[in-house]
Amino acid sequence: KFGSGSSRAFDWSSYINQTNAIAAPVSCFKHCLMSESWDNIAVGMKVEVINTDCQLQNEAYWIATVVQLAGYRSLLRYEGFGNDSSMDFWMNLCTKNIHPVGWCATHGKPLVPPKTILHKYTDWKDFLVKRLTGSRTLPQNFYARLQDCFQNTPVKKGMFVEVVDKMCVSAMRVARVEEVIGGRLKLHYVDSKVENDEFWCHQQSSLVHPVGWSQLVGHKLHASTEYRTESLNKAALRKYTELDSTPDLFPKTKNLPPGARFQVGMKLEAIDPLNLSSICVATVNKVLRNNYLMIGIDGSAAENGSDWFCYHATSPCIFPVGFCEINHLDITPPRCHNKGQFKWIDYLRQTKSSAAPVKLFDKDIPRHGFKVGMKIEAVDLMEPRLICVATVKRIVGRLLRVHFDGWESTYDQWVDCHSVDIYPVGWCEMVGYHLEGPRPKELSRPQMMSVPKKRKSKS
Ligand code: MLZ
Repeated sequence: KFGSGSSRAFDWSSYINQTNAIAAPVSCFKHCLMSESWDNIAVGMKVEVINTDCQLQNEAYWIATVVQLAGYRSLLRYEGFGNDSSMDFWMNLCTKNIHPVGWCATHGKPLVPPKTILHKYTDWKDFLVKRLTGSRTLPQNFYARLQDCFQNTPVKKGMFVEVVDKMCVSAMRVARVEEVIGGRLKLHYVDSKVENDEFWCHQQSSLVHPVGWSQLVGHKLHASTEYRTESLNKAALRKYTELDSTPDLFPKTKNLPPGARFQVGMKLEAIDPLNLSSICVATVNKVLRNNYLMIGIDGSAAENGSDWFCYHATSPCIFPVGFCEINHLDITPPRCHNKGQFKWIDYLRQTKSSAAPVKLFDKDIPRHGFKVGMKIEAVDLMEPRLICVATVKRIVGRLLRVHFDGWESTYDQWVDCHSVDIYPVGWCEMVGYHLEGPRPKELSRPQMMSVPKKRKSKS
């Protein structure tokens, strides 16, 4: 399926044309194919593509120039059209139907000028030589290289992993990888009694870990006694079987700033894992091994701790007390407090607690390159099977507020700029995954009837 560019329900071409939107460049997405070398891909670059403007029996090709980029997609203009944009067309640069200049010559394919402009020149060869001199094209092995990277994912189909229990986010469960698409894992909970009990996450997601991880760090794990014993042994002795996912397959966690450590009871601000549109008043409820923390949202509905959530101490999704205020964001206070009237000073006094020291938090703000208004493809983390058309609505330091086009802002999600759950425009098309288009207007609830959304569990 990779690079087939098969027709999908949603078409970015007309959407970009109509909305005049800018897409975030591929280089913003460090976890994505070609991100590092994308700087070599630029407007003005020439490629060889099928000539759809000719009446020959056999397939003919022609040179085209990249006139605009939108993520992995490019707006192309056949050579010879000059400033005439009437026949421009969008194509994904990472599909198998697009070739570097020289490909036709090597493969014995005819280069034929489009019918519309055939009359413009008599010596086409001379024209092409002039136009192509000094121009850039795709790297020779572009598509093959992409395909290789696509297939060689560290985590493979059939492997076992430990992943957050979507029904009870404070615990982990064992799951088997059913499918890997573009680095995203389709996981099936092994102990599941329900059919199609699946969960999706990227292999570099902080929700997924190697066999034995939960017990090594002291995280709650819902698994059979047998698995518990075996996995702990495996992890402790580093003796795994072929189907066990191992620590080296996952990203390393960052180092902590030297000195102080988070302690139980410390207050902070955190993205609510069950409602990613809000940043809440939170508490460190437990400190696990290897600098993992169980964070609870203050005044949340679950009293048994079933909604505590594991964040690494270096997670970009937890913030020091005062973060929202400094950045003019609305903090979500505990239930008994009125929105807008919450004061940390009073709250800390009332709860006789202290704020986690600012120096414990990672303050690094990468030069990520995202800008407000940029279009992306983003995972709906409340229903992670879905990848949807989205827009970067706001940027606060390294945080992005992702808005799903056509959906109410209660569906917005705060994500880190290095999140592995956001992708460039054209990513789904490239990897062969379904992209959810913007919610059609006629399906949107009329404003008057809209119900405010509550904290909902992952489904
Ligand atoms: N059933 C869900 C689908 C939401 C999907 C939104 N994706 C941005 C709902 O209507 O809440």
